[in-house]
Amino acid sequence: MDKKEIAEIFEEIALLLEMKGDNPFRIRAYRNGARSLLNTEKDLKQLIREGKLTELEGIGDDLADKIETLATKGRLPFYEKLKKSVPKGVLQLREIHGLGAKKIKVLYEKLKIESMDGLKKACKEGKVARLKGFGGKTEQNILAALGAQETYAKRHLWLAGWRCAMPILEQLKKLKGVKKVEIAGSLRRNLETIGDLDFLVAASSPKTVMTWFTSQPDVSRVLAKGETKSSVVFKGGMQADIRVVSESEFGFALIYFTGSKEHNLKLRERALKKGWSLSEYTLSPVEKKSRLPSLPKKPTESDVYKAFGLSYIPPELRENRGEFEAAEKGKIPTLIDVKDIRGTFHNHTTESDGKSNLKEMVEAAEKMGWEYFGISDHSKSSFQANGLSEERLEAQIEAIRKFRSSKLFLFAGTECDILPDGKLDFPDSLLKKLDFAIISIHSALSQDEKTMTKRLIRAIEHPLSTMVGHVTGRILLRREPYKVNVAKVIDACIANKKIIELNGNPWRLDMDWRLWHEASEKGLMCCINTDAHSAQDLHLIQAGVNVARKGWLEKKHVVNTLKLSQIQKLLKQMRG
Ligand code: DGT
Ligand code: CA
Ligand code: CA
Ligand code: ZN
Repeated sequence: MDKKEIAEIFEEIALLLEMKGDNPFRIRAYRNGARSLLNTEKDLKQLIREGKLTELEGIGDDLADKIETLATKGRLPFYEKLKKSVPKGVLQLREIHGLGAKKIKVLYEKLKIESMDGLKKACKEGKVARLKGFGGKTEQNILAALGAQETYAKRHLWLAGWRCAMPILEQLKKLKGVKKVEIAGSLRRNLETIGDLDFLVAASSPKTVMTWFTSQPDVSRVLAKGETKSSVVFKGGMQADIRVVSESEFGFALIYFTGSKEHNLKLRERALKKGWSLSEYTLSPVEKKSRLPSLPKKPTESDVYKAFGLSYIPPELRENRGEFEAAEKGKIPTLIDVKDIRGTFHNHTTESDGKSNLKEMVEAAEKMGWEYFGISDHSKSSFQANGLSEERLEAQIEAIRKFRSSKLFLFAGTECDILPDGKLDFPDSLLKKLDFAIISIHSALSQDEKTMTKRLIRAIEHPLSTMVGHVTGRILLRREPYKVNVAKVIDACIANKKIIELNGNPWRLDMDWRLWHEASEKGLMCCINTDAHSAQDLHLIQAGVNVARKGWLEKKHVVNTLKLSQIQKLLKQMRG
């Protein structure tokens, strides 16, 4: 077993012990042990070989023994015995947001609930609300969380889709008779989460493609295998569709399978108005007498849009959110490109919860070809992330100022917690010494919307804050945003000339792309960050740029496309 699997078992043990009413210290020890395993970068096998497990924080002899047993034998009798005390489904309830051991225990003991379905039924019958310590509101929250869970289980992060699709795309290109291959669907549209992968191929021999596609080693189930279309499920749970067409159909098919459905419907309506019928493969006259536009033999997507009197619509914009009106007027924006980025600001190091140190981060940033780079470790209230005390931040500022890089300019910053009342986690005297301050919420996430919105706006109005980090706190497919009136936050940022970040971490992609178009037109400044916790993470800038494109953002809307001298000027101005 690896570190992650063992940590997961420790979490389960903690839950089981808690349900049994075991000693709280013992319970916490397992939780700490799990976290410690997840946090260490060291190789587990090596730690065991050298007898150094107990050097990890929070791991004593007893836990070290158990880790060793799990790592070498893959099982632990103590855990297996414990697990038998409750049905398997009960443990799964842990995935429901807001359900801790105490509540799971009550649900199991009083209502015999041992599965998600059982829980849903009990909630719908109002039984959960009547339990002591639950009430109607809790029941509503559980139902909402169950609904979210069902949706989450069906979708994947954009990055997971990308990683699964890329090697397939490369191999498809190499198959005999294959002329063209594209990824289509939501992945091509850079949606933040995707349901399944869609591949489109133009090939002379569809059969070769079908056979190869359905017999990939990673395929766990073939859902359909036809002459020109197939669907498979991969071992990791990802589903993928493929369609083979001829070269003359490819442009039409690519538009169709890229979607979105809403975009397709609009395009079809436009066709009908012109007396044409648009299908997955071609354009045909509705009546014999209607005249078709002239098109090349093998039309590209551009050719098709042009035939409709539209300029090319990039896949990211195909969501029926104004792209037709823009394309009609030739006003499709020149979307930002990853090459436009000259640096990023939200970056962690080993001083807080990052895995790479300052030197490693800077070297990685140099390799990205950037001109500047900001460091923003956590502040003291984020103790779970090893946030910096005032003294440690002072020392870090000095280290950053002393650090020499011939290629990069370094900005000293912080990711400063916004405290529950909207005050910042560091005194002004210290904030003044920094070049920038990202302000983020990491605690008291369950405040009501009014309180949360006021809290954020107070921090935005602070003269020494620069930009808001991950504005809604959402974790895609895992945690809903905290309650906040984002429209008011946007207005406050515009009024106070503050920036909102577009957090490129594939789990966050926060602020949501749906809000950027209008906000940027109103004058909101964007900064695309990676929220890097290691040197490799800097590559996630692409994920952030993808979403920025989806939000219609151009270079001019994004501050970290500015030249060094310009961004220095902007930051100085902002800090008065
Ligand atoms: P997903 O997979 O849920 O993330 O979303 P998509 O957009 O990839 O949807 P998917 O895989 O069901 O279908 C791929 C594309 O095929 C979709 O974006 C548009 C097109 N398409 C599929 N079904 C329909 C349909 O019923 N009507 C229209 N107009 N287009 C469709
Ligand atoms: Ca899809
Ligand atoms: Ca599909
Ligand atoms: Zn961060």
